[in-house]
Amino acid sequence: MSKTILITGATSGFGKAIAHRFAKEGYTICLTGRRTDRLKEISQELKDQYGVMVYGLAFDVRVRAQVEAAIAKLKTLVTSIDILVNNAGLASGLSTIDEGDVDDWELMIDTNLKGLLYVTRQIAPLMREQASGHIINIGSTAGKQVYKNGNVYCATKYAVDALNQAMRIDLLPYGIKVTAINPGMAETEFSLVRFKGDEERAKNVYNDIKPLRPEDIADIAWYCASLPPHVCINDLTVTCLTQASSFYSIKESERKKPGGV
Ligand code: NDP
Ligand code: 8X3
Repeated sequence: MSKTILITGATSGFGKAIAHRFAKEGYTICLTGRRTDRLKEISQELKDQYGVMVYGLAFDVRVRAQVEAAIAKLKTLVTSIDILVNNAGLASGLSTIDEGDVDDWELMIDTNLKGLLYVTRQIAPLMREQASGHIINIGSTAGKQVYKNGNVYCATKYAVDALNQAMRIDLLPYGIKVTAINPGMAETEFSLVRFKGDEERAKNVYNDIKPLRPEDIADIAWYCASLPPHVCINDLTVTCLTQASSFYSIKESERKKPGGV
């Protein structure tokens, strides 16, 4: 029987790429997100390209009742959840703490932190019953080092880092793997969302750099998930070649040529 993966935030970016990567391996795919048109479109794509079973669940991770109802429905459709990817998330705005928009803060805390908790609370007991499973939490370099104006977004990703460690401890007796993947700059819809639809500003973030691609993160998720049963990657940070940390990166044009020039 095929294994099943549940991916939150699979309507674009990392989540969508992870769905493709695991569908290619024959997994049954459970996609989630708020945009129903995209869920339908991607579900069809996956069925057509890989011939796998796909379930699209439209819900907002911030709304606990919606999360509970969606997962209750999912339980009637699949016999197990082998992998949960806690990926749904966003940054909203970029400003100093004294000028931050409190609505942005609440949006990030409710999505990146409370949403992740609501979903995990529904899935962890299933994995506990199965005495197996793998939770992959998508953190960020922003959860390892704080950067200027990143304050609340960074705080939510530090919280993901803490929860990743906590889950690993709490679920240890049940043979459940817990892994954080912490990407640096990657070109998805992330910056467009952060800058509230300002395409010019979003594009500028990736000017003269070669950022991570969603497919890079999907390959890493597949690597983490396909290791032997006794091996668990706890925490993995990945950046593109020209990024060293949250606050130190160079442009492609600044890279030295052979001979150091
Ligand atoms: P995208 O904006 O491309 O994708 C975000 C996904 O999250 C979408 O599928 C969106 O679906 C979903 N989502 C957002 N809010 C909600 C919500 N309230 N309820 C349900 N789903 C929601 O960005 P990325 O792929 O880049 O982001 C994925 C994760 O990766 C995030 O946690 C982000 O913080 C993290 N990350 C991103 C990096 C980057 O540079 N791109 C680097 C490091 C980490 P929909 O809108 O349909 O609900
Ligand atoms: C997304 C990467 O550097 O914009 O988590 O915070 S960054």
